[in-house]
Amino acid sequence: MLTIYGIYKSRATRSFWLMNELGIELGTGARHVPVVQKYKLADPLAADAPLNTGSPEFLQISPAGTIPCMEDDGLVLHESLAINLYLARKHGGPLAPADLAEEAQMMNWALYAATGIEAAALDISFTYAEGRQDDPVGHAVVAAAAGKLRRPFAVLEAHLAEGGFMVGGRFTVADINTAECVRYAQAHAPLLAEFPALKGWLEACQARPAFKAMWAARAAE
Ligand SMILES: N[C@@H](CCC(=O)N[C@@H](CS)C(=O)NCC(=O)O)C(=O)O
Repeated sequence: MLTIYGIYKSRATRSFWLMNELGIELGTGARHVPVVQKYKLADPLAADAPLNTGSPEFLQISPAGTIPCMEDDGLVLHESLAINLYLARKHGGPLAPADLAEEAQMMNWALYAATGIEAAALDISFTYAEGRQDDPVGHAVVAAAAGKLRRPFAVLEAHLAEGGFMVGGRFTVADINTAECVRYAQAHAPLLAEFPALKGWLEACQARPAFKAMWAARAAE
């Protein structure tokens, strides 16, 4: 049976969103093993610590020590975007690639989001989450991150203005993977306002019932 290790307040959101889209229910269609980030715990190795990214039992499953992690019939994956590409392809249907060319495009956009967007977008997310966006240091961090994101966001803007979706003219796993990386920059509204097609697409992705269900579960966690 498919097992997902992780919690909602992590990059596991992207896998939980996809699973909602695919109708894979935790408990019946998949096993959910909560694993928390070790940095959230005072003593990750304490006898009474919850299973976490530093727990020896978890590191045996995933030496990378990060969440989400997936195990499916002995196959272990520890990269969230790869987990999503695998689950979509395994399940099939409109979210999955229809052919080799679409699969290549989905990998292309996943790598682009992971290497060209996620880190700078996370700088924005963390700065806003800590309420530091208006202090001089936080302001500089956000400005630098926004500077790094303008080029990839312009690429996405042109791409989405043309086709409406990331791949194949329909909502696919590529939209989930990209939207979840762009989301980290969403707190900085002035940046997104510069890219209306990107902003509209992100909001449309997040209006989907499967995203909303994931987001509600995350808030309740
Ligand atoms: N590139 C990895 C990054 C995974 C990652 O860094 N996850 C964070 C939570 S969002 C984590 O597990 N951190 C654990 C730790 O730092 O101990 C992916 O996309 O899955």
